[in-house]
Amino acid sequence: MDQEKRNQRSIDPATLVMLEHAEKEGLETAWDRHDKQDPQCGFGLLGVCCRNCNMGPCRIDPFGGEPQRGVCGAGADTIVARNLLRAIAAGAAAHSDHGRDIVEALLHAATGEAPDYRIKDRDKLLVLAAELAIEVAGRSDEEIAADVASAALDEFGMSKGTLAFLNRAPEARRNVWSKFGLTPRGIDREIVEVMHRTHIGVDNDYVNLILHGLRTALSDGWGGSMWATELSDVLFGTPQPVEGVSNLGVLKEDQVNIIVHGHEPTLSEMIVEAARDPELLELARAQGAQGISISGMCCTGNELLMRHGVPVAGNFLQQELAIITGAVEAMIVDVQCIMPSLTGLADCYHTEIISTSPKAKFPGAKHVPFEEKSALKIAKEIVRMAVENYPNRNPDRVFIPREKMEFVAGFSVEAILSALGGSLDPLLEAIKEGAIKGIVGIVGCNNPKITHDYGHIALTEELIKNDVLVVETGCTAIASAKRGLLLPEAAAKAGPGLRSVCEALKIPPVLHMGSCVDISRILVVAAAVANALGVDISDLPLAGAAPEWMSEKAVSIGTYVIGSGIYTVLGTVPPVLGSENVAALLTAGANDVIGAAFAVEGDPLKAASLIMEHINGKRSKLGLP
Ligand code: SF4
Ligand code: MSK
Repeated sequence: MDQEKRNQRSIDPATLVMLEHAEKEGLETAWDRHDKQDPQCGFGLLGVCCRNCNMGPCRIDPFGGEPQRGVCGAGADTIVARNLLRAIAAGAAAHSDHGRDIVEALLHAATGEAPDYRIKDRDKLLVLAAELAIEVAGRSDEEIAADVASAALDEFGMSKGTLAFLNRAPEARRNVWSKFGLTPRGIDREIVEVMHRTHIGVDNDYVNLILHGLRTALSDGWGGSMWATELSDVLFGTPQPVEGVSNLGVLKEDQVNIIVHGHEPTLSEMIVEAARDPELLELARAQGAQGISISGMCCTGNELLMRHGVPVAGNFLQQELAIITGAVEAMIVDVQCIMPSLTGLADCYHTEIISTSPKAKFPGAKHVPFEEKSALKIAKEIVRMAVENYPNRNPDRVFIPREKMEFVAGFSVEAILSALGGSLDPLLEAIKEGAIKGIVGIVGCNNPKITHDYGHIALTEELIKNDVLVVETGCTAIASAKRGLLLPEAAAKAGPGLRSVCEALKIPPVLHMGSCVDISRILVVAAAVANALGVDISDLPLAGAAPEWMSEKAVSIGTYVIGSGIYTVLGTVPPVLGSENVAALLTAGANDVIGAAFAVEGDPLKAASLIMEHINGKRSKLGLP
């Protein structure tokens, strides 16, 4: 492949170096497989393929010819809406099941069944207890934590009432939810109801379907994801600004390299602790290594970098490239965003792929089941496997790109408040005066349909240039880390207003707020700003964007973000264009119901213009300059 074509695959220098190396080694990556899928199925792209029953699969002719109905009589509107709902349900389930695992980890820590975990943030535990009206006087942290965890568990299958964190939203927003029947009931219940409604012959009204999709997604954002974030903070500590290093150059030529990849912090926290074990460090030296180096990938990486400044080796599309460095002794995976291709690539090297979750096994991987009750023991066992694998590394095949970049991360809501001096007032003032024009959350994945990291970086840079404070999570935040945008010095790239605020507060113009479930932190900030100004979230100069999204989780995220009243621009097209009605509802009609809608724009600079237009419109409605 010539360099010009390769340059269309990524803007990240380390990735480009590794893609060339992969090619020389004759190894296939997601980009190659994406090329081989060309042309992708047109029915699938438009969302007009249905296989919800065995009279099908059915498809609708998108050009108005025959067939226009599935065997059961379902038309394009029903089929597209049902498919979208199933994607929302899968995404909400992934976040919320992750959330449930964290809740259970806290419960087991509190009851002594997971003795390696301790409550790290007592203050946050007490804040949550107060929010849930749980008695704290005269009780131990463990007793309080057990009650908080039980209350959280009840929210998954609750039989009456609504989710506790909905009360964080402004009253005006809760009224919108209530008026249109969008107030989520139990988290599991909404997901189950999607599966019921999308079964053949149940809900065939696309508007009714989409409304339930919004309710389901809201149960993720204000339920499952928010619980995951809050209780991870209680258990592992609420992030505070922390320095670290990013990109594949963090891998060490002379150390045992372990990459933790996936989403959950429960095991990876223990891996970090195990890697400090003197006995294992001694074993590493005995094997000829200078030490044990842990780095992260995707959102497990984000969880660790937010709390410990653990280096992050890359984002979603770099996971295969990490193995192709030939320098990774073990890649430890849990759940979500882990490519099935990894084990095949690892077979070409000495790398061990070690799966740990009973929910996610990978043919060809070693499976070491992770159990909280013996968390540290299992973590040490896994680290030992990696260390003992070091002598199998072939130094002649090691190829680590030099590129790496420093970052500052750790901007939880609490950290932002503390940077602001303990109150939101300086931020509100900056927004009112126009030094900060608005706040935009940029989140989501990589997708070979878009030049890797280009969507994230071009949009981020354009917005900060326009005095927009950018908050990020997930693979977007890793892209910005690699680009140097998470450093206070990056304020030099911002417009004069944002630059002055960043310099005064000594913060970067792009704040890393965590992993995908931590988008709930962005909701909390949005709600707090709206409450402080006495308006609805939809009145604020805010926007969301997912320039390179690919996962079903991102579909749920986008849906709960618009459901929360925040205009959202997607960079890759969701499979809804097969129904003009569904597309119109999502991009326009939703404004009349929830005060926000989606836009789709693949060019990040045009997306930035759309966002600026939106922000300026909201500012003038609020009477701001
Ligand atoms: Fe076809 Fe209807 Fe069955 Fe879908 S539910 S596969 S449209 S018959
Ligand atoms: S890891 S969901 S690729 S952001 Fe959260 Fe990245 Fe998307 Fe996975």
